[in-house]
Formats: sequence, structure tokens, C-alpha cells
Amino acid sequence: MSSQLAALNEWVQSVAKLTQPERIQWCDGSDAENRGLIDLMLGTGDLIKLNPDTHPNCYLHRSHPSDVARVEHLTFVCTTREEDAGPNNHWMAPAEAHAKMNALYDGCMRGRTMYVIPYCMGPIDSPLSRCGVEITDSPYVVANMRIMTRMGAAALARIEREEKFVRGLHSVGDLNPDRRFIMHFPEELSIQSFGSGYGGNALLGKKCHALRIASYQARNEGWLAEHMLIVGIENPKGDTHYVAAAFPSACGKTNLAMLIPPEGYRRDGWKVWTVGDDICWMRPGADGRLYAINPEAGYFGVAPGTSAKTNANALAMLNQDAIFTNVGVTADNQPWWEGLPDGTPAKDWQGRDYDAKNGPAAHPNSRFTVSAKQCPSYTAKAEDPQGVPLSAIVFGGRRESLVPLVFEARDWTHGVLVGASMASETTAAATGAVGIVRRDSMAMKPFAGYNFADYFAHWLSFDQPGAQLPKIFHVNWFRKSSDGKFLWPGFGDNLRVLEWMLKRVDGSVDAVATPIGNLPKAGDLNTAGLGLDAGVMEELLHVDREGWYDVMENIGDYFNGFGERTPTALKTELQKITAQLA
Ligand code: OXD
Ligand code: MN
Repeated sequence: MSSQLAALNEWVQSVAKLTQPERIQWCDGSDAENRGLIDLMLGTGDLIKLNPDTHPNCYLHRSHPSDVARVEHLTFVCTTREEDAGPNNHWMAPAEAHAKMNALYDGCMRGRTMYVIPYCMGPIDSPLSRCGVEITDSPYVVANMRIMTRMGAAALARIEREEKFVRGLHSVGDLNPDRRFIMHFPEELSIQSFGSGYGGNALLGKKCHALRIASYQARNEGWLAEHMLIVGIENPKGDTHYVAAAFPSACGKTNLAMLIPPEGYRRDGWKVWTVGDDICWMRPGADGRLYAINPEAGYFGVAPGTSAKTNANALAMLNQDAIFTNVGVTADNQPWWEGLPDGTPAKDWQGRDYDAKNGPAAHPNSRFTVSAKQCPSYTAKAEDPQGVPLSAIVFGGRRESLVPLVFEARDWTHGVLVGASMASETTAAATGAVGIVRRDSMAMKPFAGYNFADYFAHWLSFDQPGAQLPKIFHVNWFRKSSDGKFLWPGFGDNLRVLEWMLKRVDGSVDAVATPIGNLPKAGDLNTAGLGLDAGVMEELLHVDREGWYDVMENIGDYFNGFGERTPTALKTELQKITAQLA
């Protein structure tokens, strides 16, 4: 037996001793195993079968009404030294966190099955991939992990060969929000989650492993684990450029990753390929370019707002073999959510007869889980062990005012500043108030597994002689007019903005230099056929110098919050821009 397999067995035994399950099931990821779990959950009511004629092999799960989103206030990074977790994280001393979790885990699986899930984040044969094992008492978690990761026998075989794997322990406990914690021990490569069955808290391969633990691991190993989609844009000549883009949760990453070109572009031969919609691991290749993989194998997307108009690709992949969580259902048992033009909800997400007085039929953070391969814009490049080379990195937020539709960073250091100072209005993906503007550096505020100041320094460190780094851009699809209407059509038309970026990448257009970055020259961004009112583009591309001057001051305060650890290069860059704006 390999030493890793022995270590895994030992850990499984020690967890069983603590949690006292009735039985242990090692998951191999097979169809038969999955069928058995689905049948089990249909029997317990954890899953409800949806209409088999319209949605074969689709199921609905209703979570506990108090367990519907990530819980950032109960999510901790437990490093030995508090300053290593940084002001961007909640911190708990590892010994205290272990004591707390051990008390919660004590006997928590009595009468339950304990599932052992070996998984690989990323293509099974990629050097960029990393493995983990999640132990859970939730069959719903197993069924979702099977879609979201490469789970089972192949992952176990890789674990046997490697030196380390991430250990994740999860129990739904009694779902009491007062006994809910999501703990991360990056120094031990381990995760402990208790009291929630919700995706981001319970599918430990996703946010906990592929972002929080991986970002820490990436820093030590010279790569980056980011909250980014990866999309391939094929131009009419047949060249494909890959772009990674970071947006905070529920700001349209899935829609951008699955973008359908506007009709004129389609006619001209533009195509869009989806590599990933949420997480990107990237590393410099031998040629100095950054190569990216999507560590996930499926999509755990927000359902409301998904329609043929906003994301026809996503809608098409949801007709079969999908798990829905907290959506409503129609009288003939089809899944339903706000934003679908057809159908009427008969039951809401809590299983009550639908009544508008109770709020939306689908929870605003209701989700679908589906294999990436079902997406019509899926590309086999998502399986390439080398990853895809990135031409551009995009940062973006949800901002009603001030922030232009698009601007380009002058160089890597400026781009890191742009990412580090990103801000966005909060959404329903996390428990808490919605619509508050907060700084969300690189969209990683909830997900960086270490001190943001060190993380910014790590980003800066990629600017080495010989590096062929992607160009960095910032976008804002969400600008509103004074009467509250979106100024930019968004969705498929965002390709127009991507086209401008790629022209900047190949040097075929100039730009207007401003203190905040380079903006499109009038006429360089293709708006043909959009019918935008006169003045809209001017407004979308206007740089309000006074407004930005105040923002720079605010960014300075934000950086000061990280004290001496904030990289000098970022502070200098900020001062330079502030001076130009004065
Ligand atoms: C997600 C999130 O689920 O960011 O992707 O919350
Ligand atoms: Mn996300």
C-alpha cells in the first residue's frame, strides 16, 4: 500500500472513531453508485423527481430555509499566526478551531453513512491539478461532487501516487445556524465544515479547496488560484484567444463564460467556447505565458435570471441530468425560477403553494448543478492537461455609477492595482445585505486563504523577465442612467467589448490614455445595430476625474488596513495615479 493510501485509511478510521457513523462507503464515482444514492434520496425526500418527459434524470433538492447561501461570517482561516490570515479573513487559532470542531463532530454521524469521496480538481492527468478527499454524511454532497469534480477511482489512483492531498471533513450536523462553521487550515491542507448542506459550504472541492486552500498552496508553489471564468473567443479567421475574468459572486460569470455572439458576429463566424465559469488555476508555462485550467468538472450556477435570452447555452444544458436546489416547480413538475418567460410556479422553493406574497418562487440564490460537458459551448480544451494560454485577464464589478464600461491597465503592476482595488455591490450568493458597495479584491474577498497584502505581492511577482503576461482590463456591465436603467445591453453584446480587448492584445487599435487606464477611442468599440441613444457611449466611457480622485483616497485607506505588508509597488502606483488626477 502506498504511503498516501495508508495515511488516507488512517485518517478515515480516525474520523469514523470521532463521528461514529453506522457505516462507511468509499465512493468510486460509478453510475451504479450514483443510482443507488439517488434512489436513497428519493426515498428520504432529500430529492424530488422532476418531470421525466421534459427533464429526464433531473431532481430537486430543497434545503433547510436557513441554509441557502455561503456564510462568510462563519468561515474562518486558521493559520498559526493571525497576520497570515490577514484582515480580509476571519481568523481562529488552529488549536481553538480544532477543539470547537471536534466537539461538534463527536458522534455527529451516529445512524448515518459516512461517505469517503476521493476527487481531483482539474483534468485527471494535468500537472496543474490537485487532489483531495472529502468525508461527508450527506448523499446530496456526494451526488453534487460527482458532477462538480473528477470523483472516484481515477482520483484515488492519483492520490496513491502523489505526496499530498487535501483533507475535507463535512457533516450537515443538525443544520442549526448557531452550530455552523466552515474552517480552513491551509498549513495542514485541511478543511472542516459543519452544520450546512449548502454548496459553497458543503461541496468542499469548490470554494474551500479550489480557492481558499489552493490559493495558499499556489502561493507556495508559484501559481495562482482565482475566482475567474475561462472563455475562448474564436474570431472569423479561426484563431482562439482565451480570457479569464474575475467577477464577484452572482455578477454574470456563468453568462459571460457561455456567451452567445450577437447575430451579426455569428454570421461573420465568431464562436465562443466555455472552459470554466467560476474558478481558474493558472501557472506560467515554458514560453512565459500564463496557462489556465478549470479545476471543476461541472457548473453550480445561479438559476434565477437564466433564460433563453440571457444564457441560452445554460438553459439548454439543464434539460437533463441536472440537480436543482431551491427552485420552484410548475404544476407539471418542471423546475421554475424568476426570469423564465414561460410557465407558472405552482410550488415555491420551500414546497409551499406559490403565493407572490411569500416572495419569489425560486430562492434568489437557487442553483443548478450540471456537468460541464452538457454545455453546448463546451470545448475539449477544458480537458487539456497543459491548460489554455491566456491573452487577457478581466476584472469587473457591479457598479451603478462612475466606473466606465471598459478600460485597460497600462502594465502588469497597474493591472494588479486595478484588481486589488475592485469594488462591487453585494449579491444574494452570500448571507447578508444585498447592494452594498464593498471592496472585493480580484473577487477573492470571500475566498483568499491568506493575507491579501501577501496575495497582492504574489500577483506582482509574476512580472519576471521573459514573462509574456496577459493584458489586464476592467469592465462594468452594470452602469445605470439617472433614471435607473442599464446603459449597456450586456449579455451577448459583451462580445463587442471583448473584441476591442483582443484588438488591444494584437495591437490593431489605439486607445485613449487616461490616469485610470486606456479607454476605447470613439468608434473603435463596435456598437453597430445596438440602437444606443446619442450620448450613451460618451457616458459609458467617461472618466469622472473628481469622482476617481476620491476613489483613490478610499483605495489608499483600504491598503492602509493591511499595514506594512501592502506592497510598496502598489502604493507607488496609486500615488502616481492620484497625482495625475489632482
Ligand atoms: C459561487 C459563489 O457559488 O461565488 O460561485 O458564491
Ligand atoms: Mn463563485
